[in-house]
Amino acid sequence: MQRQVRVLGVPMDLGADRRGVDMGPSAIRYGGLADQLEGIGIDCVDGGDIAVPRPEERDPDAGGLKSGRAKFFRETKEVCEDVTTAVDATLREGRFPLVLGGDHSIGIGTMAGAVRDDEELGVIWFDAHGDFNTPETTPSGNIHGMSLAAVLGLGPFTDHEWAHTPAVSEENVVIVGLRDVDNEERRLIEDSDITAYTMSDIDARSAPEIVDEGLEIATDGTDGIHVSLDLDWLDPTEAPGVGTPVRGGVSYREAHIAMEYVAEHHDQLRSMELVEVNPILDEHNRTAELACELVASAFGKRVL
Ligand code: Z70
Ligand code: MN
Ligand code: MN
Ligand code: MN
Repeated sequence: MQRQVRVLGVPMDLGADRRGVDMGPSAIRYGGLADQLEGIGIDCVDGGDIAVPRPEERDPDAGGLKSGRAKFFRETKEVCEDVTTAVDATLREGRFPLVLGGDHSIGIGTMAGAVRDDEELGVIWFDAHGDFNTPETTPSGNIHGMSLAAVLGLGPFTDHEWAHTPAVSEENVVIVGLRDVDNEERRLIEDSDITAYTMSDIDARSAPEIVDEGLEIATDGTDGIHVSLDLDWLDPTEAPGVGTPVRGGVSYREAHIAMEYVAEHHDQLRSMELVEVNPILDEHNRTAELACELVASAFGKRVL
């Protein structure tokens, strides 16, 4: 990983029902992101925010998909294409793209921008949710619950080049921390070749062991990895300010050690995103501050 980072904000909430995650980029910046990074010797520039249309001014069902439901499909496509362009340009400049959401639909754009020609990209997705629905299985129509499936080209997304990223293979995709999965989504995960670790796996084996194994899978035969950190991965007692809090997540210490393990793979780190921070539900911005701390751990902050 380069020691030069560009921060890209994506105040996106078209992919989720609850308003508030559009304020995530501001909350994370206010939470001390630049100070955390500069504190560990990283040169940090801020690329500002990518424009996102307001949902009140758009029709969620304006169309674009042949079957199923994906609300704000057109607008999500436009925003994700801009994210892709910005992430790609950041990498071309020799900087590391750190993307701040926004809801998790932006992962489609980040990953498309993170891939390079003739290269394979591994993915490690820290999340309470699978984000593995398709427009045909989704119970909500919310694209943030479909972004990982979209990148793999599942369901009606196959026909949409902007969503499907062939450089990401199921064999190198790992979800860590699952505890809220829909019935049909579960079947899609089971039928796929991704590796999915539930919270029960973490309870039975330990977070360090699971994360270590997950990173081996994501880096096995790939040219780089994308780290996607949905803050609802953590327990709501530590991270109350998220779009969809779910009890039973990882602890403060488990999250830090996971990010320290990510840092051990710094040579393979290609891109990272922090998503689903919702300052409206937060307590004095502690979730955003925690997100900043976790980034510092992922980028090599050490105690001794
Ligand atoms: C549900 C759906 C989801 C995040 C909620 C929820 C998905 N499976 N993802 N919060 N980050 O609507 O598809
Ligand atoms: Mn998610
Ligand atoms: Mn989630
Ligand atoms: Mn594919």
